[in-house]
Amino acid sequence: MRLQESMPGRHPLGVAMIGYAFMGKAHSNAWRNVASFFRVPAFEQRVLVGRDPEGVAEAAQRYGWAESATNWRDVVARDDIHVVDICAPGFLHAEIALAALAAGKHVLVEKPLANTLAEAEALAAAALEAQSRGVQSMVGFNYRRVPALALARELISEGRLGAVRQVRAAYLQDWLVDPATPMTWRLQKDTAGSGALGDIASHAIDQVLFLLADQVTGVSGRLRTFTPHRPGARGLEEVTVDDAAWATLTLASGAVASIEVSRVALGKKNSLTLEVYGDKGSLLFDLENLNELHFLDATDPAREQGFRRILVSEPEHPYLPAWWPQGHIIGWEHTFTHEIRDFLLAIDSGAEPSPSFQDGLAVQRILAAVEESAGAGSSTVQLADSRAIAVPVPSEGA
Ligand code: SOE
Repeated sequence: MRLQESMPGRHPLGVAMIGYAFMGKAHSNAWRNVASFFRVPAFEQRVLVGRDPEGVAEAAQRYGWAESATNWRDVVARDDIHVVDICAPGFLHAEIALAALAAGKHVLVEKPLANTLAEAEALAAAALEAQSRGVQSMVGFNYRRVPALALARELISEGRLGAVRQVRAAYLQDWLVDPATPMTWRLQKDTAGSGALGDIASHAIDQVLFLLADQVTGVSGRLRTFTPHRPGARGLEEVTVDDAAWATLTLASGAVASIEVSRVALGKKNSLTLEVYGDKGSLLFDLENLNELHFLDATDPAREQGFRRILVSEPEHPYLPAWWPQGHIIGWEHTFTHEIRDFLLAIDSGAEPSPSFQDGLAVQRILAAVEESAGAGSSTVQLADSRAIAVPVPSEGA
């Protein structure tokens, strides 16, 4: 018996998903599995939406959706749809999410929240208004649902690291290292918003905010496009986004975080590494070994101190009781199951899902500040509550 039936008296939530590429596949896998491992309110995978009729029909059958459609507006308007999961390219996030929220549908949207700060501000405002109508929304920063990172946040919030001083976050991939890799929507500013910055620095930045429960007050950044043209339908086409990005973030607590992301770091496949250094302890994490967290407790006797490897697979660890016995590790895809479980439980309880659209806006403000700083000679951009203010630094020897 699937666990979702163990929550009687609820009409099944009708779910629609927009998009069926990489994220649509990962989310579909999570929708198909979540009720087999977690107690969740009843739901049904009702419709998968995509532009190509044959492609989306085949994907719907393969991924467990009852039907397929090509017009997201019609689907969002349906009375039997209560949840809209947006896995479409970034340029579609705002339009679809705003329409779905207005129609009273709960919305899960992939990260980053939007392609621009203006879109993100509109989405955060719409989400706040929708919540007053009992309509929930969440951004898909799935790495918050890696058990090892959820454990890291617990240790930090319990004070086990003491005062955090420095964070180093790097997210390195190499799927674009070959200049012959063809043009895609991810390489155009008007469809992706930015390159590695919005795609993967958004994850690294969200992790800094998640782990430290802190706020960023200042940003300096740099962007680089190493391959300015790539083969496309019309011959060599201009790449209008970054291949790599760097940022230094100052936080309200006084901590400083360095962020480095690249999609051309030859040899690194999907390596999100996080290092957190406090005055009582430190943590190390690498997504390519996502079941492990390395923890140094400086309160141990000096002769015994060192990073110890925690295999995050015990029933005491977040999410793990639902899966396997100790040592039977989980994978990258399980983070989406955790994400959808938490989203469904938030819908059921009326609690605000996390990360909220407001959290997504906080990340978007930092992304925009990195772009602003990069355009101003990497000068530090101060982040106020609502707007970023460029504060030029005196150039050397000027
Ligand atoms: C591509 O960089 C990508 O698919 C990102 O878009 C995802 O958010 C990340 O989890 C894996 O890499």
